[in-house]
Amino acid sequence: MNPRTSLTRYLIEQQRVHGRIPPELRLLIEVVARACKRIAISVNKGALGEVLGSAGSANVQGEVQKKLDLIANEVLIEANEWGGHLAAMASEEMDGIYAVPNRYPQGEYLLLFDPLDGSSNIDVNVSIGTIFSVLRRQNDDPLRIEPVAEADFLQAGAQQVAAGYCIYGPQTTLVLTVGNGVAMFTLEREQGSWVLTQDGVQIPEDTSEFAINMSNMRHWDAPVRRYIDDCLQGREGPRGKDFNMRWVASMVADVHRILSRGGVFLYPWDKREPHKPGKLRLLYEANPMGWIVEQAGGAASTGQQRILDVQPHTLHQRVSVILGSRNEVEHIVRCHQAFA
Ligand code: AHM
Ligand code: MG
Repeated sequence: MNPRTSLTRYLIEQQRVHGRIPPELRLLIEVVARACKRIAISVNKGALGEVLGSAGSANVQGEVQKKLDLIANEVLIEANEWGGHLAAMASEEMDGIYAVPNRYPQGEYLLLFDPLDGSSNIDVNVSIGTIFSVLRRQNDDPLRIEPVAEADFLQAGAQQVAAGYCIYGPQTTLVLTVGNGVAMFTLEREQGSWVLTQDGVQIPEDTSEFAINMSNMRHWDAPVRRYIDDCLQGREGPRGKDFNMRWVASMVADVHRILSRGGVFLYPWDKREPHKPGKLRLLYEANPMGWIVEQAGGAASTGQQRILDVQPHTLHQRVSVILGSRNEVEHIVRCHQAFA
């Protein structure tokens, strides 16, 4: 007997034994995982598949879109629109929501994604990924059949029913939570199957490793500057220990390292764009990653509040992100309180 657990078996056990997920949600997650396999194939082909470089367009945030950003977006939409489990999708790469076309049955779930996170790393062969989040459309009145709208997506991260990411690195790994801890599945390329390689992932509570884009230091607010200053002073400074720094510039890769060995990741508000609360997107990046990190025993905060409690007002809303090892995140939150 093969002792290995496939993604399908893991999900069926979550459904049957733990009663965590209804069959439609299981199907949805399997379809997303299948789409990630297709994206992985394109990522692996690189120059041979003519998938590198810019697409010559910009997204709603004014960021240049890479060919792979658009390919990954298409793959996720095509894979998910016909299954009958979704009402609509929203993506970092699309201006508005994508309602499931009328020719297909409508489901009750909403799928949100950053199809290709870490776009700046695509062309330099560094790890990138797909991040996704699943919400349930809130509809207490079964007789209400209003068309799905952007407002349906504006739910706090605490409402998520599934979240995950797929990292395309030396290995292709799917990391998933349905609210019962965090599981990791490695893609076995020969058979094209996801194999459970770690369950009950736990982030160490303490760390001496931080991840932040240091080139933005002069733009940060006082609490973040103070925190990093203290870390840089090493064992002679107020923290009394030496810190290491890592920055991949793909959130999936930085979070994956933190899930594997601890650490803290910061993308704080900065003065360059004073009216935006940060660079990263609440619905496609901060919420799914925040929930995964919490489910692995870590913490995720804006500096002022728990990320999962932020009430979104717009689809592409941005947020300041501090996540990782619990005690270190709590220390950074205290740095913010000291300056409040
Ligand atoms: P993207 O979704 O367009 O790739 O942008 C998000 C990425 C994150 O993965 C990463 O943490 C950050 O942007 C990197 O930003 P910087 O260019 O400041 O290093
Ligand atoms: Mg991103």
